[in-house]
Amino acid sequence: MLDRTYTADAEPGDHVTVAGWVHEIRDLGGIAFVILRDKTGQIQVKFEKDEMDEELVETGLGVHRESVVAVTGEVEEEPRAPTGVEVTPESVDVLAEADPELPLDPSGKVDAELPTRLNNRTLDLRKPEVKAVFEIRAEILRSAREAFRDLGCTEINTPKIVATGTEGGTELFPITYFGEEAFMNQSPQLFKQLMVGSGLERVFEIGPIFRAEEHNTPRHLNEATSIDFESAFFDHTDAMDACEHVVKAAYEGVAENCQQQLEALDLADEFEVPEGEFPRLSYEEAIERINATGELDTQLVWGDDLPTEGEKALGDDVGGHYFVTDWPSEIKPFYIKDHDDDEQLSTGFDLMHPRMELVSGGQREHRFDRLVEGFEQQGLDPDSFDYYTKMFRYGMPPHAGWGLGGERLVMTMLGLQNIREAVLFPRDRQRLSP
Ligand code: ATP
Ligand code: AMO
Repeated sequence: MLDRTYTADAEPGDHVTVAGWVHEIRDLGGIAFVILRDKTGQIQVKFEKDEMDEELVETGLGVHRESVVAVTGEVEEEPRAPTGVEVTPESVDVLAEADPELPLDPSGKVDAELPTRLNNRTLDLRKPEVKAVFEIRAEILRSAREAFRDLGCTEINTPKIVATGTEGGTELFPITYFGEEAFMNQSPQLFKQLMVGSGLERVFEIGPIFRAEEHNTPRHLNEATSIDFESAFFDHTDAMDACEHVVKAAYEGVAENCQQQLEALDLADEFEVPEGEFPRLSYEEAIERINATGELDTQLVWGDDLPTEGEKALGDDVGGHYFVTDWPSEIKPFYIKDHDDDEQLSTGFDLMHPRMELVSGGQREHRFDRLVEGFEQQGLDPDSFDYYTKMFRYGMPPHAGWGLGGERLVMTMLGLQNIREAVLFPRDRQRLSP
């Protein structure tokens, strides 16, 4: 490993080796500067042409922008330098030359379209504001994991190659599994439920889900990251409490640990951790409020799913995160339990951000007979789910849980316009590589 000092740690009086990318070369004649960039920031390297070894000057100033170099020398205070210090080099090693023609400009002076950025993610993530999105994403996942630990959960990993789908309304990606038909999993739903009946009781998973969505939208991916929770002896209200805890913890983690990244994104002043309880609106109230906004051409009636414009109108009306509860049973999946006193009404809920849905969840049907009936009503063959249903005959406790779209959380938290900006290498209708 190269024994190097990060640019942010280089103090006047230190003798250091700094290594990174040539961000900029400013040649002023007798004096020239190379601005070297690493993950922590930038540092100026000074070349005084008349006073320094010719070869050293040639090497240092002869490289193209974005080449990788290591510079060894003395750090000195220099008020005119961008960071107040500069390095006077004794040696410059060119570790990797960059072509003079770059597909995108990491200094950000020239804007690039999203497809160009996605095709050149390596260069794109040299920009502080793009790198910041992924550092914040990592912090969101770290804080979510910690919040799940507070809740007493065990982290699990479930298979992504499966024999059956569970989430109606979206297609499956078929694959061939040793000559048999198989699919990429749409959700850990059934597996996480199986684990609440195990000795683990309360679990979470952060992993990929695969959905063959036909449409291309700014908020759908074909491979997304699902943050899933499931707990024994929870009802839907307990599950909503847990959901609120995890979402707020993600915001808190970012507020506490990502100030620099928020600054890079120009969000430091406006970033807010959501305060107070997220309002819980019943589906019925939700459609009434949407109808009252007058934003839709037609009035919604009981049983309609909430259209995107309706969600937006309600989001503007509420002005923050909110839950929609008590959905009609007929538009929620078979595994969601109905209310005991009203079979038309489910315990399903969604957590909404004013811009879009973030979470779906609910209490689950844990009674074997009811569960099998639900499969039949949804047109699914209970026999092909035998591996799942049979465990409901061996002591499956009442339970509840939810799934949170990881990229949607990042996107809504940072106000990104397109969900693809929240994924390193998005998968969509047009994009299978990189
Ligand atoms: P010469 O003295 O050989 O003619 P020059 O005129 O190009 O070379 P300077 O007059 O020393 O060099 O500086 C040119 C510009 O660079 C000035 O605007 C000066 O403020 C700036 N400058 C000089 N040294 C530094 C430094 N260490 N950091 C940042 N800016 C500097
Ligand atoms: P659902 O299908 O609503 O519920 O998915 C849960 C959450 O995952 C996110 N999401 C997506 N994000 C990006 N692109 C997609 N194509 C995509 N599809 C879903 C959304 C959504 O709210 N098994 C249930 C969860 C549960 O009940 O525990 C489920 O998968 O943010």
